[in-house]
Amino acid sequence: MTDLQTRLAENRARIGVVGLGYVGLPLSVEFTEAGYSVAGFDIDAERVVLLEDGRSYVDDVSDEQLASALDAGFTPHTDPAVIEDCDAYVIAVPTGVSNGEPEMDAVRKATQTIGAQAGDRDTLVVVSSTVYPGATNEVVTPLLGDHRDLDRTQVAMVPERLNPGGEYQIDEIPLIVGAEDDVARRAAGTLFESIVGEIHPVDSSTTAELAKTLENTYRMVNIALVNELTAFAERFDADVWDAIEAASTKPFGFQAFYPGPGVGGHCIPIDPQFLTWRASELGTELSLIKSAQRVNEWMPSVVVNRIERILAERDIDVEEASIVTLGVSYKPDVGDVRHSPALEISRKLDQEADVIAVDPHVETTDEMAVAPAVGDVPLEQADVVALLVDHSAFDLDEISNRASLVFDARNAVPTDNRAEVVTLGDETEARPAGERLDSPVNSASNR
Ligand code: SAJ
Repeated sequence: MTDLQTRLAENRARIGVVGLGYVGLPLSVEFTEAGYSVAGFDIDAERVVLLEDGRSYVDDVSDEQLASALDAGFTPHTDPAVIEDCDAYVIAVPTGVSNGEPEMDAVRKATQTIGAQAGDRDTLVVVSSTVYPGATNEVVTPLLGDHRDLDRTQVAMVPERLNPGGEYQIDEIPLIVGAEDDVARRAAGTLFESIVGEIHPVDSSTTAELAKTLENTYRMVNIALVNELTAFAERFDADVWDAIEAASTKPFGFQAFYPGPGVGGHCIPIDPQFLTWRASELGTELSLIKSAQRVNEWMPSVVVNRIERILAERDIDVEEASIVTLGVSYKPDVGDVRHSPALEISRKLDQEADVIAVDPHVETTDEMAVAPAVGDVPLEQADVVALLVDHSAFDLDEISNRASLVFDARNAVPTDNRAEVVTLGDETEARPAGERLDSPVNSASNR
């Protein structure tokens, strides 16, 4: 057993986490709780000040958890020397896509920082940022080779698997551990086994990267399926929500996804683009994924169109309308507004109507003010109240007793109270053909 493996197995290793965001901070806290000495490097001075102050900015880490990690020696810092000479490093910096191309700058910089700070002895470097399949072997390892002896460097890929706003805790979610050789796979496995109940080793970092992008692409494509069906069901005069519920009674072979205002967050709209980009790099095209992406990107305009049409059917001109939108974050019970379809809808409506947005989890956004509670806004005077995100904090009975007209994009609002409720997908009013919205996939293929 190498000295590195021993130090990891005996929780005597020193861990350097690069990037203290919604992935790196929970990992730092968990590694500290597992008994490792953990140092965290982040370029964002404001964040480090908050952390040193014991104030967490990540939903999955409470101030209490952070305080006990700090007491146990967790050291967040903006000086890269804080991660000098660690036994193991975890890269947890943000990635993304711009103009269809993966953004790898932060990963490159993190790798160079590790290359500069790591000592001469055996060292483990783990990529946990979500990257395109092949990135660890093609970008990270060669860059490390520019700084140090690769024979003394174990490189692995362990994709993050958090559950924002969900019931699963980090230690309940198995982790995939990919590496090109047993030594690296074992070292990374030992480190992550200290914080999760189960690890699943695979024979390469590329397999781990593909598994990660597949997990999120699977969700994105299936959400697009039910979103597109929603527009179709309207013509078919069938209720998508009832159909999904009925299909869910099958004990195998079907997993329910639900229509909605679109897909947001930093993962589901983004990660599939790592695959489509990679495919184009390799001279082919993943058209199914691209079509699904177009359908989901279309949904905010479907919802805006529905709301405008509901008002028009009641002779209310959207430009004179007062609209209350419920929910600004990208999904229930989180405060994250990245790529939020609900925010996009509120913003679009706000260009014409008088819009008040309400969200108990979002203080404010760059685009518009946000009221923290429905109690603060005049639902009774609103021409329509649109439920875009079904936060648990929303009292849907109160809402549907105070409002006169509700547009429900999440099929969550009771229909037996005062309000008339129109749910996405179950409108049955006959419409002239010209007004019918058509899936962008059809219009794209008819082009
Ligand atoms: N959504 C629907 N219908 C559904 C499910 C979701 O419209 O049936 C929408 C949500 O409202 C939201 C978006 O999709 O706008 C994404 O929400 P999500 O809950 O599907 O995903 P995230 O981004 O919060 O978290 C995902 C998770 N990935 C998987 O479950 C495979 C999480 O485990 C990952 O850690 C995270 O991506 C990530 O960081 O990759």
